[in-house]
Amino acid sequence: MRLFFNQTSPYARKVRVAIHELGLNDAIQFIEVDPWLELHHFTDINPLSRVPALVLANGTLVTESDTIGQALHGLTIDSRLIPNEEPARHLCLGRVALYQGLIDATFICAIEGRRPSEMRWADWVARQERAIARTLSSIEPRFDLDDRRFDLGDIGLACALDYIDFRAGHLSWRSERPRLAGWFERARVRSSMIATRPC
Ligand SMILES: N[C@@H](CCC(=O)N[C@@H](CS)C(=O)NCC(=O)O)C(=O)O
Repeated sequence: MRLFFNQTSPYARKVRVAIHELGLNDAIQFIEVDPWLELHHFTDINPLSRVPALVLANGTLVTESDTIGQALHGLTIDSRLIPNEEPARHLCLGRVALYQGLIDATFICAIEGRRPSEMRWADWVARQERAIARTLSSIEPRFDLDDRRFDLGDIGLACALDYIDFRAGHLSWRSERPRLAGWFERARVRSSMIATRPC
């Protein structure tokens, strides 16, 4: 199998962390690409020119980080990434989607920041920042932050929080969310998170 990724993509990082957590590093060839360049050697494989992109052993292309997560889950016999039973399965997938939204909102802010200043849309960025703040505040009291588990949802949350620190550090989210901050301090030092830090 081949995984096309880049170092700073939070979406690719979720997949890299999941691979590490499953102990599948040796089964996968990691190929670093810059998706923004739209180079033929990558677009011939993924016409969307987006990372992450996983090519399975039979040549099938799988795109979208959470779809790749489900494909990785399908390769294993255990339920570390996604519980097999309901309602745990739906609860996990619900968290996966919510945290993907956190990454999306932060990514939008980062992309806006790359535009020439006269083309930036400040209200759009402010809307994303409000969505990030509300979502983090909703996690603090409601969500089950269980240290014995590090499933696809937890991987998404850890990658989202690290991405917020990386690209939107001014949001200073920790002070009003001590539970979440404590959980993240433990999650961010897992070997899978350390091995995949943007460099
Ligand atoms: N929803 C996708 C998002 C993937 C994505 O936007 N990746 C970015 C890098 S962080 C990319 O490759 N962008 C290039 C482009 O959209 O042209 C996922 O979850 O995998």
